[in-house]
Amino acid sequence: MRHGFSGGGAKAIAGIAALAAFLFSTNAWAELWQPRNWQLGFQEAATPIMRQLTLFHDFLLILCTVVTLFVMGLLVYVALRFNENANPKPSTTSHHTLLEIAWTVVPILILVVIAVPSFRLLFAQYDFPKADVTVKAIGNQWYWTYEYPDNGNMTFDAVIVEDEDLKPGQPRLLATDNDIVVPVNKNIHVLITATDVLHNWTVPAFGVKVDAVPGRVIRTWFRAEKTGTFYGQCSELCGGRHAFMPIAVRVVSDQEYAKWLVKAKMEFASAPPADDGKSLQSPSPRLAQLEK
Ligand SMILES: [Cu+2]
Repeated sequence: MRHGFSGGGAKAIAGIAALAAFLFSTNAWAELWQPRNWQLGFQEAATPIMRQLTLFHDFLLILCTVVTLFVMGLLVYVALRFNENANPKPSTTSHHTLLEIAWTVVPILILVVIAVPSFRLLFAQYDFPKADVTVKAIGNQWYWTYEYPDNGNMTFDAVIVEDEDLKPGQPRLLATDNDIVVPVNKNIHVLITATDVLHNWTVPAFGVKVDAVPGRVIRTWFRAEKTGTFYGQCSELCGGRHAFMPIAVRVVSDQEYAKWLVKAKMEFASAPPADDGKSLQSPSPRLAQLEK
């Protein structure tokens, strides 16, 4: 009997370990950077900035938890120790110098401890390293237009792949007909703007989330350290098909990038400029149906 029990226990532990390894493994999801079932927390970081953001978030979560538990503990203690039954004759003390200094200084110290890494992160985000590749992302209702100003002024649209057109491996609501392609371990500057309303260019694994504002160009940067296809979505309510203008960034090796450039230049370099009246037309069959 004992043998059977320990065997079952070992099996259960092995099962839990396998499940944990599956849920937390990076390899299972290495090539597809997107939200996954039962995910808790952020997507795995693919840039130094997102790694810092994740660490800062985890640090704040621990700090908040400790402060919350401490305050809750005090409240429970006061409620039990000093209620009318337990403490019928209350003290008339109203001041305690040391305590008052402590409850002023300790929160200040906590804020300083938060401010230092917070500002360091903020400066890192706005400290632009020299660009290796610059991409311009232009938000339209409801798709993105991308330009590569350094590479023959290529322009192309990235429109969502409709459910019925999905190829194997393409995630629903995230895949686009044209992905942005960038080299791995290179500094990519992204210039972000919009033609019609506010949009937002967001790729969670890069730690990048920037508003696309008509008439303005806002700049951000990322340095992807891993290859694969990274998915994001427009993150500013922008209209009827806000949920259907995803962002797909393919990070590839230098050789693959050079190969893609040759092909893409032939396809996109001579394309007409973005303002060809497309924003007034339906970019997808589904929208055409909706508009009928
Ligand atoms: Cu949008």
